[in-house]
Amino acid sequence: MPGLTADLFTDDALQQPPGKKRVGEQSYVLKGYALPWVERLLPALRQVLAQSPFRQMVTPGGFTMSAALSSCGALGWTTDRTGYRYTAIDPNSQQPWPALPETLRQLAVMAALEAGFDDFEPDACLINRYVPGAKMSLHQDKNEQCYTAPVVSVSLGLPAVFLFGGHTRSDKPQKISLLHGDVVVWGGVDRLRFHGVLPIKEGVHPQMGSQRINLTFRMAG
Ligand code: MD3
Ligand code: FE
Repeated sequence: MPGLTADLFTDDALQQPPGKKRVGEQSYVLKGYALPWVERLLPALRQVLAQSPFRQMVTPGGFTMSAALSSCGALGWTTDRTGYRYTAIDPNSQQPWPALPETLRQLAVMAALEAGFDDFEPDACLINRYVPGAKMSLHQDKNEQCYTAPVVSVSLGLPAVFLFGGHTRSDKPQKISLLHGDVVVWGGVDRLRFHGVLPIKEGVHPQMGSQRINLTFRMAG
């Protein structure tokens, strides 16, 4: 009975079994990899956000991003009318960004190892918050000093469809479904590929509520 089968494999059931899926030459989705870490990760995240709360930033083109951002670690990413950059100081608090919590750092380093990158020492963790309807348009991440280091991303809360494009904007992107607890490691030759996130669908996640939070760990300096 097709209806019954479909019902059994909706939502979180789709993220089983845990495993490593290659999505690019040097990129891997680690399904459910962060699930055992979530309980330690959320309190750390709460502390970070108390110090540097989410804010909606304006791009150099004058558009307000639909995702709200914060950062922790030695460097944080910001944008305003004058451009995109990493800074040591949170422009809102005028204080250094919150330190990178050890739990978050360990998760990122272990995930990178799992994907074959053994010298990953993140100095920046971007925190993106999406409410339903929020998205991220196709872009390249080009503000980091070192493009050989991977980016590690951790998805929490509502599901997302990640768009993984090519090296030019017009390359047709592949769609990758990312669920609560999924970790993706994007490395080497895939670092400069265009990518984005489709608008998040309405929904409520049992642990995270009506939002998606994505952490991206980088070697930015
Ligand atoms: C692939 N964030 O913060 S994370 C970003 O889900 C960003 O919030 C998205 O794109 C999000 O810049 C996607 C995954 C990601 C991050 C950086 C990449 C994938 C990447 C850099 C190169 C290739
Ligand atoms: Fe990006």
